[in-house]
Parts: sequence; structure tokens; C-alpha cells
Amino acid sequence: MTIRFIHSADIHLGKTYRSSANESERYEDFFTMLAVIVADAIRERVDFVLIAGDLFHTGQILPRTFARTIETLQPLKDAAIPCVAVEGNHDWIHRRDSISWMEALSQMGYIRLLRPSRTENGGYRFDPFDPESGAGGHLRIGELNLYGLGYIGAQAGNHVARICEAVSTRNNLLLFHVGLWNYSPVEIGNMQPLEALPLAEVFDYVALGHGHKPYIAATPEGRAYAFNPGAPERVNFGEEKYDKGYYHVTVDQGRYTHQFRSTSPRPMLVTTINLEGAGNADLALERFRSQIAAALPDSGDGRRPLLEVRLAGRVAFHPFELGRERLRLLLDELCRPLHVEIKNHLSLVTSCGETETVQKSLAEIERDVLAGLISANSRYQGREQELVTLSLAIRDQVLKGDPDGEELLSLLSGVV
Ligand SMILES: [Mn+2]
Repeated sequence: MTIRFIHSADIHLGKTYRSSANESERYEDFFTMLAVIVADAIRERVDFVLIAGDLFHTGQILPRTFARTIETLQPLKDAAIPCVAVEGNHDWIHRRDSISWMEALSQMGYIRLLRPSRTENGGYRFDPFDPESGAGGHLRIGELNLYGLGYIGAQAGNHVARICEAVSTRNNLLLFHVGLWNYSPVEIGNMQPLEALPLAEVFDYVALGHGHKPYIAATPEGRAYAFNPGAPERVNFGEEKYDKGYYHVTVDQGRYTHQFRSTSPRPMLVTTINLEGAGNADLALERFRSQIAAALPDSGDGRRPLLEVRLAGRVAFHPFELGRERLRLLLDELCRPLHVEIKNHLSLVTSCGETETVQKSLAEIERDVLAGLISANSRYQGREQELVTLSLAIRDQVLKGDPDGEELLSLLSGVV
């Protein structure tokens, strides 16, 4: 019997730029991607859909995000195509006393949330999934045994032996929100490929999520066993060059074949504009205009791009003259970006007789000003650099436009 399924991951519903006037358009991007996957699943009449973690961008979502998710998943539920999911690091809820949004979706029958139980001596137990309570770690579909782990933290590699011990069936598939070093572009939450390898003996297909870039890992004998589809939309700056999509997988007599289906994410540009040697702000602005125009991606469908622009070089005018608002106006004229982040790393060069002096860059001035403010309070003296770094990290999160309360708190708890 042939089984066909879709393997997707990292949908990140609920992400937007709260500080931006265009937040609702960006907010819809992620629902559009889920709707594309749902429509494909129904058109192809697949047997099930996998979501390998990070369905939601944050653990605490807005009520409207929950409502939109239900609306988007409804056709799948109506078509009786199971949507099997695990939690990622983004939709993980730490508080044990509150029910997570993922659990709620599972109880309502929109997803089947797989999550293992732990035994007293630290082992894993995959209880059969109970549709009534929406809980369990193991689900059988056709001849396949599906197991789900979600995100288990930064030490996932140490758990592989215990995970394998907990499985005694054959024809196994594992949903696991974890990255593999050498492949995964993210820093935290990865396993070494050698640590992961024992999974290949127990599971024919390991459905990964987490790193937003697609990759496939193979055993030393060359058998592909772990697959990461990446995120279907560009979630963060830095993802502009990754292929975006999800897998269609066919299982025929225990043999897996996969096909990557590309999605059409919003255009994104990350670029450094070199203004080295610019004599005044007007000249710099002209160079800025022509370099941006040359670098702009063409979406082909008129969708407004997301831009991260870094200004670099030593210039002969004060970097403050190229203020954010001035650059924004120019960018609006050029390409009406949906969202812009500008990093001003220009430094001022002045001539003092024969020698040139490089004055401080905007970033250095910021640090100095903050250090001055912080050291004015005697309780903080001696910790200026640490607190400056913390302040800037919080500032960066807030400027990104989607500060998650828990992420901000975790920055603070690293210091206290
Ligand atoms: Mn993710």
C-alpha cells in the first residue's frame, strides 16, 4: 500500500512587525503559506500532513491568531486529512499549569499533537494518541508508526539512546524539532550528526524542523534518513537566499521518495551599502539610491519587499545626517518596502593637518552615551559594558518589531 504525505515545518503563524504600519499584510504572509500547503494536501489527497514544530511564532498568541489558524486548517479537517504536529521552541509553553494553544488545537481535532511522556528514570514513553484528550506520543496511520518529540532543548543529542529504546515497532517515522550541525543555520538546538545517527536504525524517516533552510542528512552508507523542509516563508532576515518550500513524500513498500515543492515567499533583501569616501550627505544619498536599485529583488508579482540595509564606510559628513527618516523616504520612493531595518555603521573622517582621523561610528557613539547614562547610577558602576550590551540587545529585539515577552525576559535573566 502506498502512503503519501506532506512534511512541512516552521510556519511561524502570528509573526508580524508590530511597530510597522503594514503589520497586517506581513501577518497574512504566514497564513497564506499554511493555506497553500493545506490546499495542496487536499488537491493531492495525501494521507496526512506533518508540521515539525513552530506552527506558531510565539507560545502566547493573540486570540485572532488562534481564530485564523482554525479557519486555515478547517479544510484539512473537513477533508479528514490528519494534521500531525509537534511543538517547536517557539510554541513551547514552559508553564505546566496552563494549557498551550497547541494542546487546544489538538483537543479540538485540528491537529494531532504528539508529545512523549517521561518515565521516572528519565526514559521516554510514547503513549498511543488519544483523540479524546488530544494527547499522546504515538499514532498509527496505515502501516506507518508516527512518533513525535517536539523541542527537547539544547542537549537533544544526549537523549537519542533513550528515544530509540522507547520504540519497539517497525515502519517508524519520527517528528523531531531539532537541527543537525553542519546543516542547520541556527546556533542553538542542534545535535551532532554522529549523535543523531542511531535514529536512522529505528526510524526510516526523521521529519525535522527548526532550521529554516532545507537539508537532508544521510547515513555513512549514503541512505537519506533525516529531512528538514525549512520554513515555507522567509521568517527572519538572513533567510533571503534559502530555498523555501516543503516536501511531498511517498512511501511504497517501506521505500521513501521525496520531492521538494517550492513556495513563493515575500521578497527580502539584506544588503550593505558602501558609502566609503562620500563627501557630503547628498552625494551619499545618490550612491545609496543607485546601489539599492541595483540590489532590489524582483518578486514578479509586485509584492512589497522586506529590507535590511547596513550603511558602511568612512564619510566626510556626520553620519547622523543620513537619518532613518530620510532613508525611509527614499526607499519608499524606490520600492515601497513593507518593512525596513537600517543599521548605520558609517564613521566620520576629518582631516587634521596631514593626518586623517577616523571618528567614532554611530554604533560606538551609542555605546558611549549608554555607558555614560548607566555609570551615572552608582549601583551600576563597574558593570557598564555588560549593561550596555544588554540594553542594545533589548533595543534590537524591539526594533525588529516582534518582541516576545519571554525572549526579552530571558535576556534579562542572563544578567541577574
Ligand atoms: Mn522556527
